[in-house]
Amino acid sequence: MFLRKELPVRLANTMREITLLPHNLLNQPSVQLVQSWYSQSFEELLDYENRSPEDPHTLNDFLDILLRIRNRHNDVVPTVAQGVIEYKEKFGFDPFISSNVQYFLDRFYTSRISFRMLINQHTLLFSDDINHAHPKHIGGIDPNCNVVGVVQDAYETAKMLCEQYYMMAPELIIQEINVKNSNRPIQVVYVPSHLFHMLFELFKNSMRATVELHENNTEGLPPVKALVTLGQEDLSIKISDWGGGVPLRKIDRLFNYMYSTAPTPTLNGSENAAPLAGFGYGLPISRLYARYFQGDLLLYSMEGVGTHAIIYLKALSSESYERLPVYNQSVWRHYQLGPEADDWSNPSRDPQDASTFKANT
Ligand code: P4A
Repeated sequence: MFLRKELPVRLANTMREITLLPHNLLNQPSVQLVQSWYSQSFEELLDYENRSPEDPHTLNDFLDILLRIRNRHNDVVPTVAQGVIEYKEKFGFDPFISSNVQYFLDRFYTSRISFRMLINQHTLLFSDDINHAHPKHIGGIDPNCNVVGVVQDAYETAKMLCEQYYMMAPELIIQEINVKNSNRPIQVVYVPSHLFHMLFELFKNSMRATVELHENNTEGLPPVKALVTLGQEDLSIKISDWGGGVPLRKIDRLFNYMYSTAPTPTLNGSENAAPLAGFGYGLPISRLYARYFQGDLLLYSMEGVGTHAIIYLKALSSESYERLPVYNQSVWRHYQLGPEADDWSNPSRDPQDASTFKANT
């Protein structure tokens, strides 16, 4: 009863917002394809508005429809990325478009994360077979998610990939500090697959940076460190490496959809793009996963030396509510305004440009 109303509302909000995208982007075939998936799914869900909940078939049919919708939307991320590539090939990189794309995709992917979260909960809770591997999970939620366990899993998976491509991988050193209860392992009510997604991404990045900087060192590779801490409010996970870091000026690019979408991605101009750490949407989407339950993901890099990546989660499940985009007037204004009007001095620009300052209202 909740989903048959909530799911079409979330789809409709997204569909309205897609139409606010710049036309040159909206008209790319891949974007049109994604739009058609949303229309199709919206129509299929609307059928349930008037179906009788008493009819014994209704719930089963609904389950089937949800599975079909989930499959239809499996490839949204690479297809949208393809749309951005199509746009860039025709029109090049444009800061106004990039700012709109950044704003849009953060909201679009947050909505998609939430949509899939709801579908997963329904299909896991209403299908007959219980999860034998994790009998204590509630749908996709682990009420006692062991954070260090997920850190180890994500590290091992990234390590396998890393060894496949580089024939070596840095070791992992884990430290755990539970400020609330010093002799208990750190646990949290969380979706383990979300946590895995974020940590896997960070480990791939750290391993790639570490191996590429140190692969010819005779002393071997410096280890990657994970520090897991639990305070009153925050559960924090820091992944640190000695991979040489990224200058501050380039950190934003790691989170920029348009910048990091390229058929042959490069960060420093070198052409040997590593297959590890798919230079794609890994970091921006990982940050959305963190923010979705009121956390965050931040990078602190010290150029020439290494990077600290920190995932912040809410320690208390009562504070881990969904962070969702809303659709209103200020959203529309966002798409009209584009990048924030520059209200700081810029030495490369004529001082008269100050007169072109636009009030941001
Ligand atoms: N130094 N530090 C990082 C990277 C480099 C880094 C890097 C060259 C850049 C792009 C990339 C992967 C690694 C790191 C940890 C991070 C993020 C970046 O979490 O050591 O591909 C996306």
